[in-house]
Amino acid sequence: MKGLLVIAAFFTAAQSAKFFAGDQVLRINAESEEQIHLLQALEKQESIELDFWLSPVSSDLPIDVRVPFASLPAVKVFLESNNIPHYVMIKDVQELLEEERANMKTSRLRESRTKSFDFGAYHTLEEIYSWMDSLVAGHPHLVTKVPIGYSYEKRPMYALKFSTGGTKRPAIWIDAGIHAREWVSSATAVWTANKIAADYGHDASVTCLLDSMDIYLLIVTNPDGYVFSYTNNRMWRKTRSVIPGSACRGVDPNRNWDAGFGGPGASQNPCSESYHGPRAESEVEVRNVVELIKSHGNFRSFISIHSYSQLLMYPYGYTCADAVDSVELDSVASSAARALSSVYGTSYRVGSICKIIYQASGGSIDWSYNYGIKYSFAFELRDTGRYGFLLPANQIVPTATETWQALKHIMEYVHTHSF
Ligand code: BPX
Ligand code: ZN
Repeated sequence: MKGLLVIAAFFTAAQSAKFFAGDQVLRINAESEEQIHLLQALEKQESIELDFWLSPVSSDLPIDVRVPFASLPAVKVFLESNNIPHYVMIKDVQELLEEERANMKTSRLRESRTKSFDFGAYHTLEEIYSWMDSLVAGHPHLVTKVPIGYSYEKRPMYALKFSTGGTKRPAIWIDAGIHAREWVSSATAVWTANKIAADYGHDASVTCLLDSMDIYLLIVTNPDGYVFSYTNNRMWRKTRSVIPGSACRGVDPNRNWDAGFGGPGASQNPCSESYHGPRAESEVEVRNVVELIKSHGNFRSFISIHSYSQLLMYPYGYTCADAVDSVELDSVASSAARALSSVYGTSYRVGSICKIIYQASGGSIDWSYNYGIKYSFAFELRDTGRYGFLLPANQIVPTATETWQALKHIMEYVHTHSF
């Protein structure tokens, strides 16, 4: 009996979490295109499992890579023998994950004691979904839950709709959490949903906007991935779909849209973190959003929220050619970034996806822009790499607070250009 229990405990532990003990995140500052090529070759080889948080693209940009403990000596020798400058950004990934867990547990206890929701904490999908119900219950004339379909693993997906009436009013779309491990994105969306509801009738800008437009907010765009990043692998990015003929699972949902699909900056390898999928819109999570946008027919703005790097971007990603509206989009984004900075001085870079990070095809805002939604933007929230995807929970509220100023700027601009 005791033996059985031990075996059972072992299996739950083995199933429940991937360990990152001793893994480090290195920041690499390549100094030449030659070094970039060496690092790209390192990224492609499959014998060492490396997790590039920021891929090698040009010597102007930092490269962040999580290196499993066992591979650290080899990788460090590689970097040193090629004279590639680098330093340790996170010295033990597992330590950070355990802190994150402990913080979630503490805030959960406080929440149940005070019967409140802690916006400065990360939450499970279940907690987010039940909080959404309480927001709707608290603002029945403003907020509704719009079911947009089911994920691959049959979890429901709900957009929050903020509306004061009318039918198919001009609308603004905001999605968060399309990449599972980018937790601060969904946490910011939760705070933002609460802010919109709280400000209506109190803040002139929100009130005026909602008197003639609607806002749709999808807090968790990749629910299967989000759950998996909580229960099994904190570093999961993709969806969880099964790929016929491959042992690897999941498609990068931000390479799966029908915009330059399959082009540069997406991988055809199902084991890659940027695998584009078997065909455009193969992922049901992407199809659900596309169908809602098409059937609604009156979206004027489409905003996707990611982390990290502190960027505010506009199309295109699949080409470095300028979008027709790039001058206007650049000026809107620049003002929005200035508004964001005015809160705590956080600095954002602004530009087209292709020009400020890398060429990436099949992205959501390229699709929305080509579909005719001019004001298409993507955020990369905090930080610039100190913690990367593992942004400490005490930065959620500051991140959301500053981001709100940028969102408000964009929404006000869209509002004045929609009638
Ligand atoms: C964001 C929007 C459209 C096209 C690309 C991006 C960059 C995003 C991505 O590769 O899909 C980067 C990220 O959010 O996944 C995070 N990251 O690499 O740090
Ligand atoms: Zn992302």
